[in-house]
Amino acid sequence: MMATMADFGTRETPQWCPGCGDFNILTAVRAALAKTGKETHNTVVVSGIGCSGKTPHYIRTYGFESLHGRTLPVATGAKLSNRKLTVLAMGGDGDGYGIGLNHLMHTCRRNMDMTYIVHDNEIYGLTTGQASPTSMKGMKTKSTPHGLIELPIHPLALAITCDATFVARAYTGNIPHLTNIIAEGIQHKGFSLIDVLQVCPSWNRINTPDWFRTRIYDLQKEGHDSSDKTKAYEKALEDINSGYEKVPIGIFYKAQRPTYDDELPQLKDAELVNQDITKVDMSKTLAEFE
Ligand SMILES: Cc1ncc(C[n+]2csc(CCOP(=O)(O)OP(=O)(O)O)c2C)c(N)n1
Ligand SMILES: [Mg+2]
Repeated sequence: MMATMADFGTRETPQWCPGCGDFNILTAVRAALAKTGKETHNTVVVSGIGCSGKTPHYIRTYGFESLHGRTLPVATGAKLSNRKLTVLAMGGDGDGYGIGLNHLMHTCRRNMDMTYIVHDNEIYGLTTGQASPTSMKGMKTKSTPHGLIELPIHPLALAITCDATFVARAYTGNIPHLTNIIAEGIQHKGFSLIDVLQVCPSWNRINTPDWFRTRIYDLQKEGHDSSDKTKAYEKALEDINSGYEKVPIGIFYKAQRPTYDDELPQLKDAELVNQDITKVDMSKTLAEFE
């Protein structure tokens, strides 16, 4: 019998602030796992540290709350150990675009077959409101009391230049759209980056539901061709700080190429977890250290 959305729930009560976008991401992930016919025991959800990092506690699959910024390396390890698993990586904008940014670039170019969902609330939530790499220029936060001087990064443009094969953005205020995008990311063979614009009612008083409501538009409704890499890159650079008034959501770019685990010779015959390591001759290697 196929697992339902309720099967992906746990008895834990989420410890997020009332109105936090994390609730909607959690709902959408559970719905997308059910929709794509995933099984609880063949799925693993890995997170970093942050409010978003608590998500694996609330999804009934295997889970791992790792270290700040190390979501993708841990998820990569899980996938390489058992490539039959469906692997979801989840974490904040600080986690993935700040301290862990280099991992994002390398995971894109490797085309690891997994789905990375970034809870992009444009702030450090858990540590109570410092500027993140996606905070808007001029934003006053605990760490930028006179207003943020730097421009934000363009994570989707970065992923496209690093040859990611599925690059998308969604918004926590539209759960059906968010669910569909996550489901498409899960079904995509290769690395999927899904940047989820998320409200943070406690620490981001700029990017509120009203702020998003007037600015968001759906690329797919505009007839965007997600196989056009140049167009996707142009769209990924559209943001308020670059003089645009609207914020695009939807699938920016989609392509097919072999995944890292497809090409890794060590995984050709069997998953690492199913290989008999007692037959591996380590004597020559160990002799080097004698
Ligand atoms: C190595 C390390 N540096 C700093 C911290 C402190 N820290 C915990 S969460 C966090 C930022 C969280 O922001 P984000 O990743 O955007 O997640 P959110 O809480 O907004 O979901 C920081 C700096 C840490 N736990 N580990
Ligand atoms: Mg954040």
